Amino acid sequence: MNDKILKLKEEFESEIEKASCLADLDKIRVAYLGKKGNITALLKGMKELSNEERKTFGADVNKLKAFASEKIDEKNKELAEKEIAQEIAAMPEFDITAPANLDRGSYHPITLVQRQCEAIFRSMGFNVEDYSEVVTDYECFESVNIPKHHPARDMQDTYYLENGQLLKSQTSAAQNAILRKYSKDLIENGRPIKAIFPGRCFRNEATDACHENTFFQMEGVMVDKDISISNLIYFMETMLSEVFRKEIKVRLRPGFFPFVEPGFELDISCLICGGTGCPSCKHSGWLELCPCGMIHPNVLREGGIDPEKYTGFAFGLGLTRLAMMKYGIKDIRDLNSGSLKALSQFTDDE
Ligand code: FA5
Repeated sequence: MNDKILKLKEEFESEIEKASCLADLDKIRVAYLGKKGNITALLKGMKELSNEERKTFGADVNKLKAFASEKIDEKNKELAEKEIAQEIAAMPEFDITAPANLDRGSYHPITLVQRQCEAIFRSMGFNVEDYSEVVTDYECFESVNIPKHHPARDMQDTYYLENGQLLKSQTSAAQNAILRKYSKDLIENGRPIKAIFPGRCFRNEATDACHENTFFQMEGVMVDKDISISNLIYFMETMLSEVFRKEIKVRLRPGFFPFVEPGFELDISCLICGGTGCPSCKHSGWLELCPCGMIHPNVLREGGIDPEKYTGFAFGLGLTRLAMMKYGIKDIRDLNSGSLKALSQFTDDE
């Protein structure tokens, strides 16, 4: 090996030996292997050598380079382990007698309301289902009777992903999967389909006191022989009176959703202003809370269920708005604010 290379190797070994922390080691790496480092400089000086000399010199420099990289990696591992051990040794001992940290987090108001609704529906024999937030166009729209280019899509300004999937704009995106999951049991064993599926929804909304771009809904379906609108109204009334623990004024008006026929809008009298009108209810005194209706035959068919034999209802409860009404939260934007001061004041009062 050329004298110059040997000398550099010895210098490198001595410096590596002395390195006592990762920061020192990094300086050595830059000094030897960096763009302007000593080893790199050797390669740059090769142009002054003859062809024959250049061959062996180049090979030797490359050997030194590989040797230096390997040594640095070894030393890096050794120093990292040493530093972790030092950090652990410096940690205060865990004191099991120390008082608990009382500054704990709390459940989000939407989680509280969601759990409460789940408990109510479970007590009425409903299964609680979970579903993904990224779904296909088929799940969110086509399977629920909203074909491509249907104007109903304009009501939900949807976030599409580059791969063609989308962020679920409505919990109805899970309807088809749920109907398919339980249809066999319905048809073969006569067990009614009763399921709720809460979830986060996303829409490119202009936000205001009652609209967010990220909000929660809770969808519910029930399918059996002879299910009617009366069943739907009964379940809705039971759920709302349980959640609010008082009688709530509701109104049902016709509403259009391609996946139900007939379809309704279920509004509740605004509990923020008592029905006199405020920004939370867009000054109408009513808050659109739970669109619902009888499941469209096309949706049942797509879910593997014969609409001639079975009927069912579906609803899409606005969980975020329900939380606002229950806890008297005037502006929906507070719920996604991440402000612990605002959010930690709610507790599960049940
Ligand atoms: C739907 O999303 C239908 N999938 C609901 C449905 C299900 C109808 C089953 C019939 C049968 P709509 O877009 O109206 O419908 O939303 C339902 C509820 O979600 C609204 O009543 C409201 O409470 C809530 N919601 C909708 N958009 C927002 C928003 N931007 N911010 C907060 N809550 C919202």
